[in-house]
Amino acid sequence: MSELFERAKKVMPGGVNSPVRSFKAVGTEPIFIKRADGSKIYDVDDNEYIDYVCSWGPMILGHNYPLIEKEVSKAVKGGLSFGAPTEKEVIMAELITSVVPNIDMVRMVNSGTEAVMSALRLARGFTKKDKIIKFNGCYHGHADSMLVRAGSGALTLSNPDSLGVTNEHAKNTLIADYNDIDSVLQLFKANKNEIAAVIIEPVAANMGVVLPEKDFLHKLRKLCDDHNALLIFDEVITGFRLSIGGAQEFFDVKADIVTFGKIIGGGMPVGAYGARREIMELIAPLGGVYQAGTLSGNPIAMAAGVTQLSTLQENKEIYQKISMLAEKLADGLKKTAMELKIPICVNKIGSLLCVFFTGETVKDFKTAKTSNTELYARYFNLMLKNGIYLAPAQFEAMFVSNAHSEEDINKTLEASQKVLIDMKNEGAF
Ligand code: KE4
Repeated sequence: MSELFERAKKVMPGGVNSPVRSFKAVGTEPIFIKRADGSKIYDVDDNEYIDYVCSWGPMILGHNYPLIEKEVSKAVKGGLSFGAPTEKEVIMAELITSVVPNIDMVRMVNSGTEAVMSALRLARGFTKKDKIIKFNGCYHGHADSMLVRAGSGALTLSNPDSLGVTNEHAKNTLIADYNDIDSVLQLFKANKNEIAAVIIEPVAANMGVVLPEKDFLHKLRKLCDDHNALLIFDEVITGFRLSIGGAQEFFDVKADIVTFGKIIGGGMPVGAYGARREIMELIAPLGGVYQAGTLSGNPIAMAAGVTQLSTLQENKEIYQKISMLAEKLADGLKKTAMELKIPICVNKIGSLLCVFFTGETVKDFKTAKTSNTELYARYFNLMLKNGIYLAPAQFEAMFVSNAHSEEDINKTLEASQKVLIDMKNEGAF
């Protein structure tokens, strides 16, 4: 595989098409995947792994789901792309708006980033205000205005968090702290009538998994109402994963705009954003907020997405099953750490979980950052050697799919116990 990585690095930055895949955060070379099936992935040397990345969330039914494969193969025979309306797009939009609360209309795009970028433009167009509040540790794709970190005068100033992002872009994005409602209130007070929207991952899954504390989301809803700002739920990860209605349904909190990605494409490049009619009617060609995309609503991607979402809609018991499997995994990991007296924090919600190598309770970015990323890297690499493929970075999530079995979970727990004992014997803790 090293030879393949050497070739890749000659013609792609870091040898990858997305940074996290490079395994740079875990200090080793990436594995190259040849194929996947159910809960397993296979590298080009035919090593088998139980997969807890699941393509970063899309593969909730497992890899190579027969019905999706069948529907995609059928769609391919009819042509790959027309750049014109198709019935499948109508079916997809009807499906999403029928199961996701507070969404009357939806627009397909091709990635989560594009969904967020469009939602932010829409929020600014609807409110005629410029500033956006996001949260430390939340990731919303790579649109310029989202690659921003708190500046010195954090209440009114932010700085770019990437080369190439201008101060002009950064200045309209303000940074609050997850689970700290007062940090949001202070920003509203310091930027009176300038905040168009607050964007949040209703469950943060890009600083590892961090759950919203009781009433945090409800308080955020009230703050947005009090200050005439829109609440954007970035449900690229939680959408159709926490429940069929996503985080709005799961937490019973109403968002004004919701962004989607991952699961709605069934593994194909699909994103979307949706809102109530009066907001969405501002989108071109109806209204003055422009947004477009050659491959948006692509018939092959719609075939995969519609099949995945309708399978979830018709088999809602899947949600309980994958949550129970994740529970068994989380409880087993905690039990082992307790028995070995190893400081580990395991956060879990639905079929999402994360192992932090810290003795702290991880409830925001600050506590997430207390995790020992070197220990995580050692754990990751040893688990990989034992046939378990975790996220190749501490500040990511583990995903359980409907293809995972009790046997997979037991194997994972056995491997984790063996690895943690080995690490402890080597004096890692
Ligand atoms: P994409 O543009 O990568 O489809 O979606 C961006 C995005 C937006 N919002 C949330 C909450 C997200 O988690 C993401 C993308 N997630 C990462 C994994 N943490 C994608 C993996 C990668 O970057 O390669």
